[in-house]
This record gives sequence, C-alpha cells and structure tokens, in this order.
Amino acid sequence: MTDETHNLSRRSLLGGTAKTAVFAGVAATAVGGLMATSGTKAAEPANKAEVKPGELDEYYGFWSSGQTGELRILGVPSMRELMRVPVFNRCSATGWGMTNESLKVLTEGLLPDTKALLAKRGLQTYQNGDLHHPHMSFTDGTYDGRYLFMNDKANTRIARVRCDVMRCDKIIEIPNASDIHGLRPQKYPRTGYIFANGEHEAPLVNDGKTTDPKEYVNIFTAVDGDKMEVAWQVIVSGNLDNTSPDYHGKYVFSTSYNSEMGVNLAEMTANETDHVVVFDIKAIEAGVAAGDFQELNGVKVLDGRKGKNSKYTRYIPIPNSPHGVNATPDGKYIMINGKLSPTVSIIDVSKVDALFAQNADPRSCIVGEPELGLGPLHTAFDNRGNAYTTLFLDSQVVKWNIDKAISAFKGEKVDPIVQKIDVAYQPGHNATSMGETKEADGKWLVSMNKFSKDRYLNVGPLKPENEQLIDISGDEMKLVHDSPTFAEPHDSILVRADIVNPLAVWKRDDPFFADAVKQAKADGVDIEADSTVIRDGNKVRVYMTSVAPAFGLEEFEVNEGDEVTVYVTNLDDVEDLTHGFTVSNYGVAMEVAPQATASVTFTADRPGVHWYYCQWFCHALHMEMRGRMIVKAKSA
Ligand code: CUK
Ligand code: CUA
Repeated sequence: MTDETHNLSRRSLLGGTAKTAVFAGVAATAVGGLMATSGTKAAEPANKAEVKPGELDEYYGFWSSGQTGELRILGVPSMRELMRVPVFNRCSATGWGMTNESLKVLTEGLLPDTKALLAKRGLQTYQNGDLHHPHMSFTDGTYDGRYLFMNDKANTRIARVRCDVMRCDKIIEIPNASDIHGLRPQKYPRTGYIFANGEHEAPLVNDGKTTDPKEYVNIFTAVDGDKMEVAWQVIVSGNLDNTSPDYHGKYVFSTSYNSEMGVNLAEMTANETDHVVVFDIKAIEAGVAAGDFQELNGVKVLDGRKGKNSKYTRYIPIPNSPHGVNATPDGKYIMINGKLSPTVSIIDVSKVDALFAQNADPRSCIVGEPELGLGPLHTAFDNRGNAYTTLFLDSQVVKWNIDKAISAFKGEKVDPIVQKIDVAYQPGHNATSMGETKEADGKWLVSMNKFSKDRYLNVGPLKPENEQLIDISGDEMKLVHDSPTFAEPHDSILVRADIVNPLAVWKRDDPFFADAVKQAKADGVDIEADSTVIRDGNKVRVYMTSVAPAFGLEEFEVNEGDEVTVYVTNLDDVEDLTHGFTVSNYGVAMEVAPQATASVTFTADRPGVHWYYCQWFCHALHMEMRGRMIVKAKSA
C-alpha cells in the first residue's frame, strides 16, 4: 500500500461524519510528496522510555477525563496511571460526592437557581461533568505547582485542585455563560486570571422569555483563580471554542467555529471564514474601572461584540471552523488550528498592538498559514522551533518548522514540514513535555487519540481511547508506547516532576476538614483523641479515631430516624496508611487518608445491626477493622 492510499483509507474511516466534500479538494496536495513514517519501526529511541519497576517517572502528566468528570495523574514516560482525582464525578472509593467535605466543594459554588432546581429533584449537586482542559497555575510563564484548574463543559463550571494534597477545593458555576469549554490560566506575570470560553450561544438572560437565535450571545469569562470568583465577562459575537493567553499578560485569543451563530450544521459551517477573538486584558480592566459594564447576576459584563467598535476585542478572520489555540514557548506566536481548513494560522503577538491602537487590518498579524494536512486540531512545541500538530482526519501528527512556515508565507520556496507520523487513530489534543510553558524541553510528545479500533483486545462495542507516547528528542519522531485509557483523554499537560511536591500525609490544620474540627470543638470533643457519641435532639454526631487495625468505637447506638454524622479521624501518620469507613447496606462509604478527618451524614432509616468496616486495606487485621452500628427500631 502506498502512503497515498494508506492515508486515504485512514481518512475514509470517518467519511460518514466528516466534511468530506470540503476536504476532497485538498486531499491530494496535503499528502503529496510527503514521507509518512509508519511509526512502528522499533529503532533505539534517544530518550529512555522504559521506567523499570521501582523507578520514578520524570514527569507528572495531568490528564482530563472528558465525560468521566475526574482528573487523572499519570507518570510520563511510563504512561502508568498513578491516581484519579474526583472532581465533577462521584467516586465510590473515596466518597467524593458523599462526604460532607466534598459536598461543600460540590455545592457552595452553585448558583442559587441551580441549587433550587436540583433540590426539587432531591439532589444536592450535579451528578455528571465533562472535564476537557486541565491546566496548572503559572508564575512568570512556567508552572508553579500551586493549583490545577479545569472546566466542566456539561454544567458550566470551573474547578480548582490543590496540588499540595491533589484534592479539589473549589468548584464554581459560571453565571450568564453557557457550557464552559476552552480554559487556560494566565501565563504572565502569574495566574491570576483563569480564562474560560462559553461554547454554546444562548439568550443573555436565558429564562425562556425569548428563544430567538437572533438574541443569542456568547460569553467570555475571566475568573480570579486565587479567590475562585468571576472577575468580569465580555459579550462576544460568534461562539467560542478554545482559548489561550499570550506570555506577556496582554492578550487572550479564542477561536470561534460558529461565527455565523447558526443553530444547525449547515448554518454553522456556511461561511468560508470564521474568526479568532482577541481580548485586550488591560483595556477590559480599564473598562471595568470606568464602569463601562452592565451588572448581570452579580457579574460585570462588558460588550465586546463585533461591529460595535469595542475597545476590548478584535476579530481576526480565520479559515473555516478553527479549533485549538496554542502559544509558542518563546512567547512570539499564537497558533490557530484550522480543523476544517488544512492550515494552522500563525499570529505574531507583537503585531496585535496595532490592531487595537491603529485599527490595523485584523489579518495583518498573521505571519504564516502553512498547509499541514487534514483536520489540524491542536499544536504542541519543542524547544528547537518546531511545532507538532495533530491531524484528526489524516490520523497523523505533523512536525513542522515555525520559521520556515513564516518564510514560506513571505513567498520563499521552503517546505516547513519536517515529518509526519501515523498515530492510531484520529488524534485530538497532543502535549509535549513542559510544552505549554517557556521551559518546553522537547523530549516527549503524547498524542491523545479518540479511537483505538484494532490496537487492543476487543472489549466489546465500547472501546478504550488510545494515547501514544512519541519520542521527539531526536530529528525524527519515534513512537515508543501505546496506552489505552477510559473515556476520554481530551487534554493533558506534562509537568517536570520537581515542580510538583504533594504532601505524604495531611496536615491537621488543613482547611479541607476545618468544619469537622470546629464542630468537634463546639461539642467539647478532642477530635484527635476522643471517640464518643454526642446527641443533639435527633441529630447524632459520632466521633471516632482510626489507628490500624481498629476504629476508636467498636459500636455505637442510634435511634431509627436519627440524622447521623460520623467523623473519622485517621491518627496514623505513616505514609500510605489510608483507612476507610463503609456502613454496609446503607450506601455509605468514604476514604480517610493519614492524618485526615472525613465525615458523612445520613439518616439511620434502616433499623437493626449494621456493620461498619474499613474498606481500604491497611493491616493484616484489616478484615477485623469493623464495628456495629445499632439502630433501635422506633417501636422498640
Ligand atoms: S477540545 Cu477535545 S479534541 Cu474539548 Cu480541547 Cu480539541
Ligand atoms: Cu483500616 Cu483497612
């Protein structure tokens, strides 16, 4: 099979859903004369990909999980999954979504209307999330190890995970916007703002009084990442997809695949060009200070719509339906990935000032637009001036030289494309080691592929996705590892291990369980020593310690109908000595890591003898780590 037919057959994999007509014309030129390496040749890689048993990885990989709603931590280059951090999902193992500590995080940032609506359904919070974009906080253009921020496209939320304990400590629902998709933290001087795109258009006041598409708007949001509060919002024309700030603290760039504001596929893809919206951060801050906003649901909302000569935004025409936005590590360029166009548009950040100051032609900041292949979605970078773009429809990653692409745009006869490598199959995001920081090191590339098809043992109609590790340290990209993952690895970042320094055991004064400690104090209980039962009307608070292999209480007694809160404080301070607390046939379970307190509240609505037990293996006598909850029947 020639490269040409090989590529065409890969493309036809998605022929039914892709815009094949659009691509037919460019197919021949996109692959013409290019070397497509198979990527499966086992040449000796320059990087050491093997991490032997007992050895540690060089990078933390922080992964999204799409519709699973959690954050995942992998080791790179081993691609071993190290941890799952529940965020928007529920977790049976840890009790996330059940413990009082997690419910506080999951509920306190919901808007009042949402809370009321969920309460009518008998729920405290949403039961699902769609986590696409996990990104670490920055200081001076590189990761600082403080926080990870991430979006929930499904229910318009933004979450923060504390990197010292790898636990989500804040989730806020964003008012006025619909369905947060693209999300990036400010890179410079520090994070700062979290920039977030509302993806789907809707009426600004979306209360059902108007549903006319002519009234739809879209909202760009800046969240204060320290306070986890909305700082300001900007109304824009067209929808918003992905976003990235520059490395200078001046501008943010968001793609719009639906500048038409269409509501069906034909309308959304009608125009030959869509656009990138550029937001001027300083101008917006000045607008906020000058009072040039309307207040809506407690948020300052500025008008940055097209055709209003807004001080806050500019609209750069970009070929049809752009998707990913990526800033080069040297801070010079912003890459706009074409998706339906086979191109990546290179924005020279230094030329953006003129768009605002002199009202220059918005396209004057485009300094390159190389044609790379079919379906460019996202671009990552090394430290040698190369870019790596995923080609969704071609099932390839293309390595190309940025300077050469700029020269070619000026008319020089140079080919920016260095190499194409096949990936299996249909890549979305990719990530290079430290590639979204000024410290990009050009060692590893992960291609996050949406389909695995035939790469693994068949597990039924629902298949894993496939992530592939590619060594980019040499002149040629080399595929070194396949890794299956459950739904769905949208995006990831690869962070040098020395930047991330989590604790091994909790600190007793951690704010995460401060409410429990405060309640114990009010009850006159020394939570780190006492195991006791406090009755307060029909509310019962059960305090117990845990030291392997025993709980502080071997039994406690309550009455049917009591509202019971159990606080477990794990006094073990040995690394990895986690206990759990499960009440059988009560649907109650939680994890208590070393030196933590965790609590859960439930109604003692099933009389009888019910064993509680530790569900995290902790000791040779782990099975014996149990006790009885005696619930006296009402009639007894
Ligand atoms: S989007 Cu998933 S492939 Cu949500 Cu970052 Cu581009
Ligand atoms: Cu404690 Cu198992």
